[in-house]
Amino acid sequence: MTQQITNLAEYKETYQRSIDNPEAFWEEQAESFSWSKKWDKVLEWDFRKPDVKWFAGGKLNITENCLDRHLSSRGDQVAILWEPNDPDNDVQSYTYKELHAAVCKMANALKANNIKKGDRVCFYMPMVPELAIGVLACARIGAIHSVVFAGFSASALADRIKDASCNMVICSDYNARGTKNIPVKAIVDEAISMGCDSVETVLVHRNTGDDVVWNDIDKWWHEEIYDQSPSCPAEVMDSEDMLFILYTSGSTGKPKGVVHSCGGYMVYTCYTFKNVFQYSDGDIYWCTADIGWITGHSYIVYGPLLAGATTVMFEGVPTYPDAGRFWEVCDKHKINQFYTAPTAIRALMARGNQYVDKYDLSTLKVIGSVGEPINEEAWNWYNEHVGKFKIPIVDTWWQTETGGIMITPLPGITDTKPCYASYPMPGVQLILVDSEGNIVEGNDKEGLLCITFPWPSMIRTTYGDHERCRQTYFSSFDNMYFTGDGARRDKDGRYRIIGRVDDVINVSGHRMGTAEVENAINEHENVVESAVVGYPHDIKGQGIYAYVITQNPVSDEEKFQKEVRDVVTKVIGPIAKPDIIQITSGLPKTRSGKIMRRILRKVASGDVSNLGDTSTLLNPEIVEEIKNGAKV
Ligand code: 7RM
Repeated sequence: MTQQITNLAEYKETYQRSIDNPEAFWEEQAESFSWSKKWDKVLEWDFRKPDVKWFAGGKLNITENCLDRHLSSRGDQVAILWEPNDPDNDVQSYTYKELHAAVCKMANALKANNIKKGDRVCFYMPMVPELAIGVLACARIGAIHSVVFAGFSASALADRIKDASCNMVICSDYNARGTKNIPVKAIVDEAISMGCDSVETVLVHRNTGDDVVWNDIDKWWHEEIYDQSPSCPAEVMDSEDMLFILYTSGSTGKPKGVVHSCGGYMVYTCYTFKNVFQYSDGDIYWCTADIGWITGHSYIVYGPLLAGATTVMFEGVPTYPDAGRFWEVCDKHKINQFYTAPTAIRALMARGNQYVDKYDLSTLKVIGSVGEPINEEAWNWYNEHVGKFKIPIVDTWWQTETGGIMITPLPGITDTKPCYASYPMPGVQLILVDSEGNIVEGNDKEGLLCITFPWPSMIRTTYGDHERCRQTYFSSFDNMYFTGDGARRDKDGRYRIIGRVDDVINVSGHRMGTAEVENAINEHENVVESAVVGYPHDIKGQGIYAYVITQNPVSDEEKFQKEVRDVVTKVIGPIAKPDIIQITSGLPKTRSGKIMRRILRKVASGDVSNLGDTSTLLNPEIVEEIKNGAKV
C-alpha cells in the first residue's frame, strides 16, 4: 500500500528522499496501484511549454483502483455514507460492493446513451450519492466529467457547458438545502436554452420528486439504469488521458477549465489523503466540501475511495436545522477525521459555543481546514471547542490547479502553529521569489510562492486553450509554476499563506476573479464602468466591494443596489453578489488607463490614512470623492 509516514524522523527522511530522487520516490508510491500496463517512464517534463507526463505509457483505470481493487478485502465495508439535509430522513450507505455495482450500472447507462471515451459530461447536482456515482461512471468508461457547483447561475452553467462542448448534462430535479428547495432542473433548462447545442441528453436524477417541466432531450436517471448490468469493463486509459475538467476563476473575466489526468492524480490524491489525515482502517472520514469544488473531487471522492476509506457525504448546510449540525453529525456517525473551511468555522463560532459544546466529539482524531487563510481567532476556537486542545489541526494549502494538498502539517508528526499551513508534502519543492523573479533565500522572509519541480497531480492544461495555461502559471517566472499566492517562511521554515497577489478574491473559500464580477455588474443598463476589490470580512474572509460609475444619476440608491446584486446573481450566482456598492463619478486611473486598485483596496478596508503617491494618476481629484463616499 501507499506509504504512510508515522513520525517526524520518517517525514524528514521521506521528504529528503523525494527531493533527491523524485522519480524513484513516486515510482515507489505508484507501484501499489493496479495498472494494466506499467509505465515506460516515470516523468517527462518541460515547464516552459508546459508539458508534463507522469507514468508515461502506463495504462490504468482509476475506478478499478477506487472500487474493484477493494472488493475482495473490503467489499462489505461502507464506502459512502450519506447524511441527508433533513436530519429526520434516512441515512444512505453504499458498501464497496454496492458502489461498484451502482457505478457499473450507470456506466452502462451512459454507454447506452452514446457517451464514449473522451466525451464531456457536465454535472449540475446537489450533494447526493448519485453525484459521486455519476462521476465515477464517467471515469469507468473514459468520459471526462466537468462538475459545476450547483450554486452557479444558468448563464455561468451555460458558459461552462459550451466551453467544454459537453455531450450530456446530468442534474437532479431539485436541491434540498436547509429550508430551500432549489429548482436545479429548471436552471439546467434555462442554460440549455442559451445555445448549448452540443448537449444531446439531459439525464435527471429524481431527488425530491417535485414536478419538473419535461423536454425532448430529457431522460430519467432511474429509467436509464433500470435494466443495466451491474458489471462494466473498465476502459483502459493512458496515464495522461484526461480524467476531468474543473472550472476555476483567475484574474481574467472568463473562468478556465483546469484539466487533470488519470495516473498522477490517482497516485497523489491517495498518497496525500492517507498521510494528511492519517487514515487507518475502520475510520469514518468526513469532508464537508461540495463536489463542485476541487476539495470534493480529491478528498470526498477520489482520495478516500482510492485509500479504501469510508467517506461521508453531506447534503445540507452547517446551520440547518441549527448551528450545531456539523457537530451533531460528527457525534452521530462517530467521525474520526473532519475537514472543513475557515468560513464555516467562523460562521459557527459566531453563533455561540452552546451549539458545539453539547455534542460528544471524542472520536475525532484529526481536524482540517482548507480554502482560505484561517485567522488565529478561528484556529483557536476550532482547537478549543472542536479539538478540545487534544487533537491536531491540519491547515492545508492547495489549489484547483495542484489537484491535491501541497503544504500542511502532518497530524501528530509535525508541529502546528495558528495561521501556518506549515510544511511541504514529500515531493513538493517550494520557492519564494520577489517580483523580479529573484530567489528569496533564507528564513523569516516573504515572497511570491512558486513550485520548481512537477508533482503528479498538477494541472496539465486549461481546456481548449493551452497557451492560457502557459501564460497564467508558467510565464511569470522562468521554469517555475506560479501559484498566485504570497507567502511568508518563518524562522523555522514553516509556510504561512498570506493570500492572492493577483486580481482574484476569495469569498467564503470561493475563488472569484474581480474581472468576472465587474463584467456581471456592467450588464446593468445604468452601469458604465465598475471596479471590484476584496475587503476583510469577519465571516467570509473577504467581502466584495464594488465601485460603480453610472450613466444617469441614481435617485433610489437602495433599488439600484438591489438591481446590481440581482444582475450579478443572474450572471454568476449568489456567491458573487457585492456586499458593498459605492457609486462614484470616476475611478483612479494611471496614465496608461489601468485602474489603481491599491487605492480602492485601502478605502474598502476602511484605511484612508496613507494612500501612497497619487500624483501620477490621470485624475488625482477622484481620490477625495472616493474617500468621502466610502461606505465603511
Ligand atoms: C483547495 C482550494 C485556491 C486558493 C489558493 C489560496 C487559497 C486555499 C488555503 C488558502 C491560505 C490555506 N482550491 N487557499 N487553501 N490560503 N491557507 N490553507 O481551495 O482553487 O479553490 O483555491 O485558495 O489563495 O491559491 S481553490
